[in-house]
Amino acid sequence: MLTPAQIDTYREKGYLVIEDVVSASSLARLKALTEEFVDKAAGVPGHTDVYDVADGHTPEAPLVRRIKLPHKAHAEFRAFASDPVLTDIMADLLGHDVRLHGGKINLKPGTAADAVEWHQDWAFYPHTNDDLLAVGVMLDDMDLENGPILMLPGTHRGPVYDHHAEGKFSGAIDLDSCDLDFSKAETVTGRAGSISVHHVRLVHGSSANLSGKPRRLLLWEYAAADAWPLMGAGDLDEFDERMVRGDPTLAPRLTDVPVRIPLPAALHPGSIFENQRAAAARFFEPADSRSAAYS
Ligand SMILES: O=C(O)CCC(=O)C(=O)O
Repeated sequence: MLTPAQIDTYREKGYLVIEDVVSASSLARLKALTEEFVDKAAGVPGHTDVYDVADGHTPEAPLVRRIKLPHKAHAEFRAFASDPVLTDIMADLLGHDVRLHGGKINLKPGTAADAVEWHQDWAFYPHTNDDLLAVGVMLDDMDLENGPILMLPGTHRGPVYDHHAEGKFSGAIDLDSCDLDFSKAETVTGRAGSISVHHVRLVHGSSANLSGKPRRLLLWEYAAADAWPLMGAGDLDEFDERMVRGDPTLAPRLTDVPVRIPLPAALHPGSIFENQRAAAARFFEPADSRSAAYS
């Protein structure tokens, strides 16, 4: 449960960091499961429905950049998404009824192309209202060296920025047309087991992790049950099975929110890392030779 001061901080800045939320035993299990998935990437030739792989990945020397949709990949991940240790906090910010929108584990295996360019999650999945947020569960300590998330406070109350390049969705804010002052970004750090919570419209990004230390971040995206995806809810049973708290509804709440539709679809589909390969310019400069294809 959050204090009134924490709720005020979230409303004011658009994000929050809460230390030591996940118990040592849950954390150990989440890390072990993650490692099992990484081990199973040996022999995988390239991107799949489960893995996004980094530049330089080979079946013999796997470089997993992301485990996609962990809640679909393993029942224990799905159970953790509904753990009250997280959903009670969600209830304080989103209301009684909460649905899991999606999830991923970003592993940043140590290539320059692991940077995540500035973006708003809202540009990827606009809804009928913006009561959505993402929770970042730190599976490792996140510090200044290993590619921590950077948040631009207050931007959750601003416009939705142009995330297109050459007429297609690119998943990265167009640096030329935006008026953002990135020097105001704040760095999120914390011990493993801590969480970050950021509003769906907040501008955020992160540089590559070239530190040699792991930086595995499990991200769950949660929505108020009455926030319906403008790009379609898909199969209703599957949609409702993602409820993590309270009850589903067939009555979307419509509010006055700025929206841009993420179409035409990205030139490079599959993950934000792939989408952003088409970005017109990069803020987080590639810094090693393997990044040549991305510069
Ligand atoms: O892993 C990170 O540092 C940022 C992740 C993120 O913003 C995303 O995957 O949408």
